[in-house]
Amino acid sequence: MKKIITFLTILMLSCTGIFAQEVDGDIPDGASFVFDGFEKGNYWIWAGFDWHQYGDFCYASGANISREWASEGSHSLEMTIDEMPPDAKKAGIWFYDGTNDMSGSKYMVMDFYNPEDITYYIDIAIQATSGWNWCDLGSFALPKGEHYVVLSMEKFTERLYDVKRVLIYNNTAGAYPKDAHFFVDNIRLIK
Ligand SMILES: [Ca+2]
Repeated sequence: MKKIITFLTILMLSCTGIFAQEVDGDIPDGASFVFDGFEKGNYWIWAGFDWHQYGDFCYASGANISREWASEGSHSLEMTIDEMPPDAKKAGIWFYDGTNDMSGSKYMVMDFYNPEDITYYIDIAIQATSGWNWCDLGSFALPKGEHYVVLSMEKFTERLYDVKRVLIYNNTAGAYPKDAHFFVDNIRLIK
């Protein structure tokens, strides 16, 4: 439980920052490895009803493998969002838990598809080592359409041998269309 509370405290602090990261920038040279292309099963879950006790930000409603869109292979991860009240401040969290050695990775690159007529504001983080240390990889605006984002991991080099969680946080307030959703695919590491 302490782990979750610490995580949420850091998460809320991290979301007061500006969305400085640009999408669709240059992809750095280097060997590229697919971390998750969603072709071999679904290892992602969403922060559900049991997270509401920690605050008003858990409107994620599903993490589904989808064939509706893909940038790699034929499947992606569809992240769905419940209808939100007009005064809701935050939208949802989706995450992958597993022990992974990402040593030597310099960048994480993710492809996104936003089919909605709204701009999502996304934060990507990993948690690493037995202390579940928070590593904020970056925040960015995701407009409608297909985009990708390049996230530097170099600030966290010493922690990458033991990554426990990869997290996508949609920090978008305001009105949503009912059953809003967006997609991610081809999460890859560049060494
Ligand atoms: Ca795929």
